[in-house]
Amino acid sequence: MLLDLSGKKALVTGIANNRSIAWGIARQLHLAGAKLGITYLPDEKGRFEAKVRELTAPLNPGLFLPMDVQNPEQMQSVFQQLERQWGQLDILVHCLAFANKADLVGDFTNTTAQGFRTALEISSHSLTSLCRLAKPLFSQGASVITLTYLGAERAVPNYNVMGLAKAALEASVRYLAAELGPEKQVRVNAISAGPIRTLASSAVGGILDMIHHVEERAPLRRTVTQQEVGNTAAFLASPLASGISGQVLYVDGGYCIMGF
Ligand code: 0WD
Repeated sequence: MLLDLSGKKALVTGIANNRSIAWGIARQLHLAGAKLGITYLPDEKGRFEAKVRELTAPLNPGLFLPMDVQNPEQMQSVFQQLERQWGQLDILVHCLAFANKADLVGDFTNTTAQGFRTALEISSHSLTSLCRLAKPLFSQGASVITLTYLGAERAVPNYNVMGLAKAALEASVRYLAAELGPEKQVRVNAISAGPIRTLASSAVGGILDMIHHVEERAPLRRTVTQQEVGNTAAFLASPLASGISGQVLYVDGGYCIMGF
């Protein structure tokens, strides 16, 4: 098999349901032979846990743990268990984001300092925190993958504060790649996905209009699927991408190249 991840240990964050991009990534990593660790966002009633546990059971995750990236103890505990059970980490998938709904509609000038902090803390700084905790565990040639969107560099209607968070995330990818590359050849990259209907994207005002717009204008005349993003993540996680680091890779049907 050209793309072989057998024996690789991958931590996948951000699976909320069967529409999640992280779910598409987890499935493709599993198909390529990777051993999975799954984290889920815990809620008081345990609904997320039950849903994600049932969904991911067929992939036989070796680790299944709660992790809210706003909870430093929980993050630390994930990596302690990971160290005990696996001893090392080959693939880290950061596939989560959050902004208050009020900050994802209407005028950008209404963005509050609190809304700004929340969006950047959860959606950008969490990647740095995960990399700091994973740093001692990264194997030679390990791969870190995060998810971004074109709203980082263009003013996309309603994306607002999340555009700022993604811009910071893309800059973080470059700084993390520069820090983590020299010692162990760890690579850090982002996938900029076209719009896909998910729980998170439904919070962005006018997501269906965005999808239709892409379907009309992208060179491929369609948006992309979770599986296509998953395939690209599997490639980036593999030695086939051993020369690629610090990049933003567009998986958007070519939309971002169009002038209008
Ligand atoms: O069109 C899209 N769907 C695109 C999404 C286009 C381009 C990029 N992306 C990005 C998103 O910004 C995000 O970074 O892909 C990533 C995954 O998003 P998704 O698959 O669209 O959304 P979803 O299935 O909702 O997964 C995101 C999950 C959360 O779900 P909800 O909807 O409950 O917020 O991120 C997790 C949670 O599971 N999450 C957290 N995890 C840990 N700690 C936290 C947190 N504090 N907050 C949210």
